[in-house]
Amino acid sequence: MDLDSNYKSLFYEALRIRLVEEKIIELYPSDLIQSPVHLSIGQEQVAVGVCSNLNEDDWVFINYRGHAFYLAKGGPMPELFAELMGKKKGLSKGKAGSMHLASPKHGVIGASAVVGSTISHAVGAALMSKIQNKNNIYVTNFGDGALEQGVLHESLNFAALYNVPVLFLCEDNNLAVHSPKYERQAFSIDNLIESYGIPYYSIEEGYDPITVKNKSKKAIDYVRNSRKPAFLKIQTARYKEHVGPGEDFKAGYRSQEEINKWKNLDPLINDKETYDEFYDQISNEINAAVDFGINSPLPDKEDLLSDV
Ligand SMILES: Cc1ncc(C[n+]2csc(CCOP(=O)(O)OP(=O)(O)O)c2C)c(N)n1
Ligand SMILES: [Mg+2]
Repeated sequence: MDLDSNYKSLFYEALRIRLVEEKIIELYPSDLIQSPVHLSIGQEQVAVGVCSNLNEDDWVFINYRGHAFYLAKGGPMPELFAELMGKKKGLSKGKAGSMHLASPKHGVIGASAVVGSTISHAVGAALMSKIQNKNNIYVTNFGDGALEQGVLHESLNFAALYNVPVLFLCEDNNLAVHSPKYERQAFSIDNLIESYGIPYYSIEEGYDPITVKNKSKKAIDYVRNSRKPAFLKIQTARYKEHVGPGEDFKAGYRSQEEINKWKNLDPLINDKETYDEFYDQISNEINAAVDFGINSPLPDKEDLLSDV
């Protein structure tokens, strides 16, 4: 693939995620969506760039802000909308909602609302892969807030000691709900990771599709070839409120200017030509997926106690 078509395919995937989440925003006031939503608008290139380097049999353990990784890893869109609507044809028959997305068939597993909780699961799964002499790799994605969770440190230590093929992927939007990093962290993350003997990679340009793809490839290749853990931190920006479809600049914990700096660099906003090229095709797919959700039945009473 040449550079241009590479850019376009990454753009397409990222725009698809953004338009899905913009559709969620549009639908939210109608009460069709039965689930709290943590939107990735502004952060799409992280999921797209990383997943563009993954194979079908690689696994991603996502968190509650998971729509982007779910879609980028190949999770089906109709079942996502049905799940958000609490419908029977949803991924988990409407019982999981936005915060607990999973599609094992597509290598997406383990979304949870508890910050950091799926990190150790990914390490355990990677250990299994190693014991079974498989060649696939495992990615655990989490926010900068999870860096303060004990489980991350236990998982880093275990992964380093046992040399398991896991990529620790930190989506650093600088915020945990309303708290910026400088109020929360006394440590320097690169030194900390290196103290475990784990290579540390970082990407500042989390808005740029080609940079994210190419630089994350280095970390992923390291894990794949060495069968050892690596840590990748990608700087990004959350445009919307922590949870919900709106904006919360009035809350006073960050400024609109700070986000505008990222928006000025965001190809999904600034590259109008490529946006227009793909808009209709993606919108048609989204409208069909929404109809699938709307037309899916609600679970029956008997479904209440199944699969639980
Ligand atoms: C163990 C735990 N502590 C606190 C919370 C409340 N909480 C939910 S999301 C969140 C912020 C996490 O921030 P970060 O990891 O940076 O992810 P982001 O939301 O920015 O993507 C917190 C504190 C929780 N869900 N789980
Ligand atoms: Mg964060």
